[in-house]
Amino acid sequence: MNKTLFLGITMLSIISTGCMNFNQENSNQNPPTSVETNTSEESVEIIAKNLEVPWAISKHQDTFFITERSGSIAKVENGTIHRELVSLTKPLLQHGEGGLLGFTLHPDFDTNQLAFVYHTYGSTEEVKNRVVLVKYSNKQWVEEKPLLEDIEGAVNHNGGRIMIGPDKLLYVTTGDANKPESAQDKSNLTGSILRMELDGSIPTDNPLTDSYIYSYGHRNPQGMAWDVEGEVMYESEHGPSARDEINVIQPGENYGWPSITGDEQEEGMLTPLFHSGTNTWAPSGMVFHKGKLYVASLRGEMIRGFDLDTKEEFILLDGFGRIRDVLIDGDDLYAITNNTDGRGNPSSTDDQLVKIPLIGE
Ligand SMILES: [Ca+2]
Repeated sequence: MNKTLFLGITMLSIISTGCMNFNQENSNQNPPTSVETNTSEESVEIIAKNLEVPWAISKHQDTFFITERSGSIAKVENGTIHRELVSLTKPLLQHGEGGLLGFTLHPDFDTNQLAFVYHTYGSTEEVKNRVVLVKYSNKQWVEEKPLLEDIEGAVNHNGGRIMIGPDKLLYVTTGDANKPESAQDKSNLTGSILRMELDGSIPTDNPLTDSYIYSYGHRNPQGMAWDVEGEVMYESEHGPSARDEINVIQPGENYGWPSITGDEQEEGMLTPLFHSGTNTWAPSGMVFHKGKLYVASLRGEMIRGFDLDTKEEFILLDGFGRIRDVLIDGDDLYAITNNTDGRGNPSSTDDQLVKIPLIGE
């Protein structure tokens, strides 16, 4: 099914309204922005339908691998979904926002069939998260070995995004597990971005000695992206009802939660590049493309664009409900909706994998 969205005059009025709050809230830090979209028309192609609470997208050649929170990985080929199980040595716990979350293919997946997953386990009384190396074999994903376990979890704020950075190391986001102060505790892996070797060991050049922690003071980081040169790292995280953040991540730095939010400042803590002010984006997966960040937005129900040169914000896509993750492949952006996660209003075709060409963006 092809669906064409016209983002014209109506969209511009929505954008202007949305941005007014942004300007007010960011008047101390960011220059005033005039917002417009380059896009008068977007052609959105539906690639797959009826995904079940999808969480993370990966792509290898023409095949998509999409985690579903209940524990399967949806393999999408030519629009058809094949659900393949993930066989784990510690049973998946589907509780609140937890379950099968992040997923990324090994850089040498072509030859070794390896990938990394992040999942919740334990019990509802003691929720934990772990990072596991899995191997694709006989149409299922089988645990090879755990790389990191006992990451504290909770019904909410489990983090869970995992990505391979430009340095070919594994980056993992963890939430504060509903214990805000733990994000400031460098002996605790919660509320952080972690960085590890692909065998699970701690890189010798990590900023804190003998620690996986790459940055901390995060509330519930959900997205990571790097610019094309791999020099600047960006992160998205959920603020405490509004004040959602897009940060530039520097090794060893403290991003302030829960001491500061929004533009508040405190010695030794970094403030965000963008924040949502009194609006709520609930930002999730994020990609970089030609000087812009494209951020999946759950409660905001859109893909929100941020021009890194002009600091302007714009809307790439709306009308599809909650968006959980985005993926860039050449000049095409792929996104998964998240209307079946219990917080949306799913249509008969949700959740969907959609493709949006960025030519001209
Ligand atoms: Ca912060």
